[in-house]
Amino acid sequence: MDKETTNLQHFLLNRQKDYPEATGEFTSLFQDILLASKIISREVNKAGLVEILGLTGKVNVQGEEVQKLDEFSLETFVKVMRRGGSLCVMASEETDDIITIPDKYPKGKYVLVFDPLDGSSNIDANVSIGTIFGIYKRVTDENKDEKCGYADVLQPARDLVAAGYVIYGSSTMFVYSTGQGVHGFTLDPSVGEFLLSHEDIKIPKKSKIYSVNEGNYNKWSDGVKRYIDYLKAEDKETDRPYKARYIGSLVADFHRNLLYGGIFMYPRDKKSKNGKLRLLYEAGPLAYIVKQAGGYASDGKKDILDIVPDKIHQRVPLFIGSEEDVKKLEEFIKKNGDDV
Ligand code: P6P
Repeated sequence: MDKETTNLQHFLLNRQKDYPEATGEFTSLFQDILLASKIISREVNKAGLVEILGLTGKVNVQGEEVQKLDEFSLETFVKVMRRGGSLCVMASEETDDIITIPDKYPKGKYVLVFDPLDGSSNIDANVSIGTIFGIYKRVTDENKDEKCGYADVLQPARDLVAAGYVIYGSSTMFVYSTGQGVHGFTLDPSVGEFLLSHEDIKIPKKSKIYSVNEGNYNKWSDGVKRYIDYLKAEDKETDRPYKARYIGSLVADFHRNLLYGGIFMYPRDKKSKNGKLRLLYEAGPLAYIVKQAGGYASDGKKDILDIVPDKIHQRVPLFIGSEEDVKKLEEFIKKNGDDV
């Protein structure tokens, strides 16, 4: 399609036949996500100039210090998304409990899970940060007076009907999938539109890049240690050693690996028994996207897509990216064990 004049709405409508979910309600839900993303992008891009950097002095449910932009991003998403009439419940990294839709707003058949601003501790250093989101269909039945709530939020990522992320970097990009491939749109601030820039993104099956915080090496299982040692060993036949690339901002690391190939890892360790990253609104949506791009995501033993969350803030070890690399990691864990 003609990139310079194709925005997301055109793209969705033009491929309506491919998008069983692209009902008007679904397209309007996406428009609301785009609007929230543009507002956050505006604030992120001027953060250095106005008093919006720094900490609020609060600590969130994760025990993390809340940045002013974290709070702004959460409020923006909630205000924009709750009035659209497409959602019946939301869940976010920044809120203890699920977010219900006030009675004064119409409710719809979709569920939104999101991390409004991941990597926000990097904001003050002008490092790329991002929003991650996933969309489910509600599973409770309003015709049977079933209340929309936890049952609709705690679904495995395989049941997502859409997922995406926004990366606020040298440019602001919106990357998403509704199960028909992965597509990227870049914000043209001069017209305020996200225009098609990356149609049908595919991740290389095997890569030369690994992303992990090696400061945690001594806390990992033997399986993970042996795998990292393997990647660093010299072997021309298997194109090793790999390059180490780690930004410390999940969306930025994931996005680079999606385009160039790579494996991103946040293993469990002696301190964090289930790793650091959250299943519902980080690992799950990214696992859905990487699968659509031909990649794979695992907790070290099984597909992230098949893990049913039992808590909204449940953490999970995450190995995600080029399929052959993630499968090789699983082999090392199987052979060397993963009991930390
Ligand atoms: P570490 C940012 O705080 C974040 O949640 C992700 O964006 C990032 O991948 C990870 O934590 C970095 O964690 O322990 O390496 O600093």
